[in-house]
Amino acid sequence: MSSLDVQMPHAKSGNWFRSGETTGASGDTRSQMRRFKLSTMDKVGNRLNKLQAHLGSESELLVAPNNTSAVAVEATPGSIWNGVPQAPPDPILGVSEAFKADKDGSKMNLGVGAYRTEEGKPLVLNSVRAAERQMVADMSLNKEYLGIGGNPNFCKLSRELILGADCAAVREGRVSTVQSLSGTGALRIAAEFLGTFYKGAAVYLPNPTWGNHKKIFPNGGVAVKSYRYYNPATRGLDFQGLCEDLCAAPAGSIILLHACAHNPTGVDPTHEQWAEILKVVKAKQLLPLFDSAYQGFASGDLDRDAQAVRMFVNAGLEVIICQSYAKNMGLYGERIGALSFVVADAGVAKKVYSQMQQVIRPMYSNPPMHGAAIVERILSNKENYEAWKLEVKGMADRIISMRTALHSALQKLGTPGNWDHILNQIGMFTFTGLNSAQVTNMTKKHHVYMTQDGRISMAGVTAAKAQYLAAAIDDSVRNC
Ligand code: KET
Repeated sequence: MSSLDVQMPHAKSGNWFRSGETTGASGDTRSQMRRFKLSTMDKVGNRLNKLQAHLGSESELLVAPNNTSAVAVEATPGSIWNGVPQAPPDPILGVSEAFKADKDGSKMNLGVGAYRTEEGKPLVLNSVRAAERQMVADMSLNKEYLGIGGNPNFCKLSRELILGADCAAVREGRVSTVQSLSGTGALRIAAEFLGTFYKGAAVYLPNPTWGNHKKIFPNGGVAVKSYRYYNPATRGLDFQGLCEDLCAAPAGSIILLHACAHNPTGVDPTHEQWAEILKVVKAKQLLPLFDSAYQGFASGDLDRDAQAVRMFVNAGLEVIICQSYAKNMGLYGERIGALSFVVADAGVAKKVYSQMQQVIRPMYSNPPMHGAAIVERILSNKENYEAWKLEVKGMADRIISMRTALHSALQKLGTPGNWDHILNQIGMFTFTGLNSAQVTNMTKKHHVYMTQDGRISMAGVTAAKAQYLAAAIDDSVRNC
């Protein structure tokens, strides 16, 4: 098929006109009915042509009133989207949907990594509330568009938070930072930038990793490979496998590293192992990309959790950093994060910044301001900052105490197997080791919602429910 005629609907009557029909409409209406030669249209035309091919040459397409979608007119009623297959639920966010639909009173949502209070409720940090109160009272604030790269002061504070204000790269103007739609948005901008300016290089992801990594990078034009990370036998790091795989990666490859609190395994390299990884990355001229979604959640200390990133930057490497404030400020729904490129030269940093803007502008134009303003007020106001640091520590400590509670409840039950990894793993998650059938039992029989890979969010466990959770694990291990 070389072309496809599409007509706009009759503007006044709202009737549909088949392709090729004449209407005798006024010039005004006629202009709205103008034909589109889709063979000359780029993407949209191609899609419609594919659709037309899919539907068969008998069907005709019309553009709907006040709507950009196209409707198929066929002998039998139906939708042009009949051929669209049902997508599976998201492996993480789909768990929350299933949880919401469950009416059982004892249900627990340990799927998504979202902090809960001891009462099992979402938490808005006091430091966030304080910042928001200050914002409401500040009559100098307006709702103008932010620049394409976001709130500049937020960007400055963000790179200082991860790298330290005394970092040479920061002082020398070698770090380009844009505000992003949380950590996911930072990864997406990075992916598209790399797909454009670093063509041909694949990104190596740890195995396993946060599932969305595998989709974000190809969407940005970057091929995905993997390196060994977790050893199920030891429930620890496969350090040798990791080093071998990084050594075998072609020079210039992108290596995605979880800055701390590896998701989903909760297994981080030790300080010494990080130093070894740095050596390999340097020797093999790999490009490190840090995903920092949990700064503060691993140890409770913001600086400590930034150590790996700082080690690489202070060694003079060029690195990419994706930051999220979803977890450490509890700003999940505000979608606030940052993307930084640490580069060798301040002039290059400026050019990189200009191209990050080129990625952002056609994607969402510029970012929302509210979350950035909250973060700005927390990071730049001493009182808010100190309050926040305590709250981060408080969240990390509660998670750690839930590890102890779950571990001792399993000990009491004498659940078969060794459960010490619950204590040893770091951050928001425990990679329980439960297999798929056991996970299904956890959910179907005990209403404990978790991801199919056996990950549970420790942040969703409460003292009141640790016993219940342990009993569910015990039953699943013994009977499935
Ligand atoms: N990186 C990692 C490693 C990560 O675990 C998440 C979120 C993100 C980035 C992105 O988060 P954002 O909200 O875009 O800042 N992980 C949790 C939530 C999710 O899957 O979206 C999770 O694993 O449960």
